[in-house]
Amino acid sequence: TAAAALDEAFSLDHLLGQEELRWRDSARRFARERIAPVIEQDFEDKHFRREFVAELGALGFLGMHLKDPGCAGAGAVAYGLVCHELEAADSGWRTFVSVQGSLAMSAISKFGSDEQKAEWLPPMARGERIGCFALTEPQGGSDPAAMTTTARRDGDDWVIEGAKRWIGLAALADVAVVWAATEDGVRGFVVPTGTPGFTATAIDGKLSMRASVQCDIVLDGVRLPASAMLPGARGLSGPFSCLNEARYGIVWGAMGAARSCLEVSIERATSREVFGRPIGATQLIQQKLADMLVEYEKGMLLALHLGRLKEAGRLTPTQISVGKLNSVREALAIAREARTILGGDGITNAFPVMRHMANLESVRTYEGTDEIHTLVLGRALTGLAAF
Ligand code: TGC
Repeated sequence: TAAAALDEAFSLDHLLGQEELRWRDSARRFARERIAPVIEQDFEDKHFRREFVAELGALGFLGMHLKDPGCAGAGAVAYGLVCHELEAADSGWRTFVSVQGSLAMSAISKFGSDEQKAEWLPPMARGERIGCFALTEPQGGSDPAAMTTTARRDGDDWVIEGAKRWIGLAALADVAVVWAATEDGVRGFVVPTGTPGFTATAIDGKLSMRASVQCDIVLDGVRLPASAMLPGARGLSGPFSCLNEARYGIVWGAMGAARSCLEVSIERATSREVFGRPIGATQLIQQKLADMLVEYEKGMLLALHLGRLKEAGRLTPTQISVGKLNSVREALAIAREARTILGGDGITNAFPVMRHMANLESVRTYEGTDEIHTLVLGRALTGLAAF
């Protein structure tokens, strides 16, 4: 297949272990056999195919990098490869795995009590329970330090007031990890979504991520027992350390969308004839394909390098910013170039390119915008914060 040819182009397979290849192949199969046949229609219909959640759980993809009971305990590269394959089908399904595993489950795994872990992680890993991660607020997502959602003590209880926006899966979720300002700094709370005062509404009118669900949440006097607070997280470093996990998955995932665009471009270049020969026989098209390949391979090698650093416990947030910024920027550039190779057909849903391009606009903005990651790098280089 074209994907295998691209794996070979830079000998990526030879840099991966057998177990990693097994995870990769399992995700590639799911993406090809289950997501690909329905995704254009689901995107058109704004349909999140809930039945896939249990299937993803059965394959071990949910919270797969966690060591907790019920989780697969896979390595960072294996997890990245799964993100890559799912996003080659659609960013919405990589986003689901990110929100469930890297954000909601990670928060409970890193900061939860033994009781919280036992109650939530095994069913979330099996895909029997859906989680979401509520950090961003309606006034903007880049500066979580300015959050206005509060949690105050009332006797032994906590009472949460506020609002969140752009929260993936919230309207379908069984549990939300909600971040709120307290007298003691920002704390996280495990909130069953059936708790009175919790309302989640899907945001309509999206022209991106249409096969996935992002929501507004209102927290109107949500009363929780003391045991709902995540005991291990105090301050913004809690949610940021979960964002690191999700941003890492995007480094791999966005390159999956890029690969899909490159595959259809090669296919088209070798089958479409103009001026009496395949367009792929022209130098202009070959240059486009070569530039796409170079950025794709660079992106993959960067993802693999960051994955190996993560496995060695040496991956820093600044390095993740390099990866997220590069992968999404280059994936978007590859998608745009692919569209030109496909000509007019490139704007139709006979090809996945415009869908990937539209999805990547969301990926570019969530989990830290391009601008925020640029400024993180500017601060790292100069020691001066520009935000
Ligand atoms: P500052 O407020 O000074 O620092 C607070 C504390 O956080 C620590 N920290 C990090 N820790 C781990 N990993 C990181 N990447 C961290 N970044 C900061 C920091 O060291 C400090 O720790 P402590 O112990 O001293 O309290 O924040 P800062 O000046 O370091 O960071 C500023 C900035 C702009 C980089 C940060 O605010 C930022 O990353 N903003 C972007 C936030 C973002 O990505 N929001 C999008 C969230 S996505 C979402 O909500 C939807 S979830 C996806 C879905 O549902 O679909």
